[in-house]
Amino acid sequence: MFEKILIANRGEIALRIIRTCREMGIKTVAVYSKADQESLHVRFADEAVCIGPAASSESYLKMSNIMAAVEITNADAVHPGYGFLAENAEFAEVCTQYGVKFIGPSAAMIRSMGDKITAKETMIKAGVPVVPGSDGLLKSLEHGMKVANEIGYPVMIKATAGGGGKGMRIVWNDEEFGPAWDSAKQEAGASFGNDGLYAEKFIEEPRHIEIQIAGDQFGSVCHLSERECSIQRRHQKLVEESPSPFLTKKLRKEMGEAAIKAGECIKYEGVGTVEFLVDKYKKFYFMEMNTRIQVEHTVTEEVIDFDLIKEQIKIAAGIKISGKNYIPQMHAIECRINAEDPYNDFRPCPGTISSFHSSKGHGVRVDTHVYAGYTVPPYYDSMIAKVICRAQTREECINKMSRALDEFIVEGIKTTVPFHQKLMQDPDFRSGKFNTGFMNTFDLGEE
Ligand code: MV4
Repeated sequence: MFEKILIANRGEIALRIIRTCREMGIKTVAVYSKADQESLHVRFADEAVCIGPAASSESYLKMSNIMAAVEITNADAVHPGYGFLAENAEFAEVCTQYGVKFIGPSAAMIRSMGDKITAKETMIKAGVPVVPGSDGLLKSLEHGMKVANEIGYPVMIKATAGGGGKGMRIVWNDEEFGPAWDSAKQEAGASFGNDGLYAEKFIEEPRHIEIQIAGDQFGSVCHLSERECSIQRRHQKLVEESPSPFLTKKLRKEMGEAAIKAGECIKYEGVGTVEFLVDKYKKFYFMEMNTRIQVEHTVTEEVIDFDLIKEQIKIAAGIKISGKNYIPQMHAIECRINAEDPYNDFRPCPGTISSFHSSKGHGVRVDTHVYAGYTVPPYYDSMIAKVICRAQTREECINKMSRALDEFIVEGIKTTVPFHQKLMQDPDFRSGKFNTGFMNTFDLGEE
């Protein structure tokens, strides 16, 4: 087992990782930017190293500074958390070169899933259903239009280096194809330094449902059930839950088996997530694979009573997984609390928290790095807390969340709490009738 893990991250996930390390008897090293000197991850870690100024490009994203911190503290493993360098193949490579274990899959694995065309081809080989579309890269506008007519409109143009909706366009007919092609190519090139595009049939009103998997160094892969992530805004998830109110027993089994096939085929090492689009006819299609721990891993932890960070560390240390698949035993919902004004287009609202009271009580978990007096810096992600509730049924869970949100008090900055409170009372949300388009029509009303 590792003796000392350096956590190359900040915020709630850094704290979350420190907690598990302490429980496992592993020493921890925090790294922090000048803007994070007062952060709890710095206080709770055994050691802390400043790695640069506030800008993440000069601190949390700066590999040379992080590796210097690894050297001076003599850490034997690095946990990347989510975001920052978590899916940076070069960082995984650099860790290996330094003889320190990157807690996650190999650089080659990260790279192959980071390129969406390669990922899709890999899934086809594994026998996982994918959205019908172009056979690899589109070579030209003319080629793209020919393929679009073969697939049949509407089609979606996507960037092979994509993610987060960048370089993605819906096209309804031949007239729209040219302009969409040009702007997608331009955006992809500017965002990723790779302007490769491909095309797929556009799936209307899909749900985003993902399967958590875990694979060990001996080729064994299991799934840890699904998460429903359809409540999103501009490709940012707002609420996640497990189980999905949309899945039948049969579909859960099929999607779980598909996710395992995906993991087995690539000999996946670590915890990961296979994302699917599920259409209104309950047909599912591979979308992307995330090769990291995700923000919403907590809902899975709650429904199957399992520590996913501990599992990550054990897998990285070469310990075998049980190999057993898990089916949710309860219902869990997570609300992401962001320092944003939901009445003002979710505009970021950094600043000092003057008073803070966390929700408590049976079945309530709050993962956060903030406290009264803490200043939310403007440089990073605006998430300040995750409120996770768990109960026997979905209805009880929503009622518990409603109660927990009423108790969650943050003063001094605006947060997304009022949005979540309204959502918990929404008839369509309560009845489970929603898809990824939900936020396009959701009306928060007056402040
Ligand atoms: C799609 C799609 C419909 N059809 N692909 C959005 C982000 C990127 N990872 C993939 N995305 C989508 N791909 C086809 N063929 C709709 C989306 C999509 C979406 C997916 C999941 C969650 C929210 C979304 C919001 C808008 C579009």
